[in-house]
Amino acid sequence: MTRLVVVSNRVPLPSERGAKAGGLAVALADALRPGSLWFGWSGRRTSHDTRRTHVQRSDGITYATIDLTDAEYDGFYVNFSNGALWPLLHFRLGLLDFNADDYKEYCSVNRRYAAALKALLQPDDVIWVHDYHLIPLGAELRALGVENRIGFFLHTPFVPPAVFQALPRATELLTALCAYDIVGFHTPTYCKAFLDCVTECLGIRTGTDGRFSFRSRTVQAIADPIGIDAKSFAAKAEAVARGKDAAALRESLNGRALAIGVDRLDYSKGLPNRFIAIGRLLANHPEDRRQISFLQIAARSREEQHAYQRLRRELDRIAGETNGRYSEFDWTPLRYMTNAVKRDTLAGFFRIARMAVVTPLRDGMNLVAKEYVAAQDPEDPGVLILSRFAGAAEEMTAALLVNPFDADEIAEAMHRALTMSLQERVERWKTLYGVVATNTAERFCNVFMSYLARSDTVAQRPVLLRAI
Ligand code: ADQ
Repeated sequence: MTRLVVVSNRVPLPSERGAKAGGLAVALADALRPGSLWFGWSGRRTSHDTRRTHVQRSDGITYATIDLTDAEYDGFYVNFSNGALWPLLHFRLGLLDFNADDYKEYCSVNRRYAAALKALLQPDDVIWVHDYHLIPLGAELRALGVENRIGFFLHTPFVPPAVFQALPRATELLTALCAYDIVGFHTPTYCKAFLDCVTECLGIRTGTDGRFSFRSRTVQAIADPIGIDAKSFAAKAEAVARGKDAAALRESLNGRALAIGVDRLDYSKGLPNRFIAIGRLLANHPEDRRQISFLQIAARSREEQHAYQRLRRELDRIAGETNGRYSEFDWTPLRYMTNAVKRDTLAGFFRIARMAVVTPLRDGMNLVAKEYVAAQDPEDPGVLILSRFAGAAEEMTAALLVNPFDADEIAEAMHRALTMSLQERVERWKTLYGVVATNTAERFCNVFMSYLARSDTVAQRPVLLRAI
């Protein structure tokens, strides 16, 4: 029987799992059957190169990890992956910070991953590589003679050729992507952008089915939206909403409507505009003051980077100004916290919230939007306000879709959510829940695995999406 080998930059080791169960571990739960192998970085940094692979087993799954040296961590992870690729793939060319030495380190770490992984591979393994840190991994494995089926899934957006070509070495990276058998994206738009890059930068004709030939290999590009386990998230939300934390939150609202935002503290998530929008709502609709409390939970992330430090200062400033201007002695419009909250607790908070404001400037998918919908009470659901530039917007068209760059539009959507009739809320929610309960995490895995299993398979296609 074929064995699934998952490769991701950070491996969610069972020994470290606790409050923060990794998003990827949740999404892949259905694909990771006993016998599978998960390979990647341990999360540990060392001052010198140990070249050791650590192996541990839990519930029949083998976790194999390597450590990174401080220099590798800086060049590969902080500087090139998060300082160049992340802004590029989120259309933020002004933040792109390219340095040739960092790129060299990025390639060399991918080569190291490939060598360590090759030692663990069996002939029938199928390999599923995740995310932008590991774009060259497939090509490095091929260079070592690995002929197993290898798929790659990108969790961020993909950009059109005019943006992609701004990255020095863009063509090398694109060529590396063509070493995979399957290249997966969240949406047909990203999939098309990739195929356009292949045509424009590499001069290769691609088929309408997302297939093309490159150096005697057939590459299949697919759109396969990631999802959640909607039923279990809904059940969790219902139970947790009856618990202690949810009761404390509800009591603190004093009958006011809760608007919620939950994100990593990242410049792609559009937080400054969202905070400005809260001020605009209160300015443009004085009748809404005291009717609403906004809770923003923004877990700190990538704090070693200047762009993230600047973002934090900016948010502190806008939150301070908004609260200074509109708070009354017994009401604060904006509550803003940067500590992470457990996924279970969040589920209960989502259920209490009258609206979720999910307004990233760009986002690969955005699972918070799906979790919010799954968590709602079907008899009295809240309203999802969603950025047009989140991948989720391609499926979740029954949300109130907004341009996240337009604070007034977000403010109007919040006013509309606050005053929306129960009937309209229920109608919109039913449609949204239909999408979330269909395009689940299980389906995401099944679709990818069916493409990965055989090159000529007519695989199970994702539904409710435009054909590419
Ligand atoms: P992220 O950018 O991390 O993921 P997202 O999909 O919104 O974004 O969140 C992933 C998970 O983290 C969700 O389960 C969410 O509940 C949780 N989370 C987010 N903020 C949190 C907070 N403040 N506290 C606690 N938990 C929080 C990347 C891409 C996304 C893509 C995912 C999956 O950037 O576009 O949807 O991968 O592919």
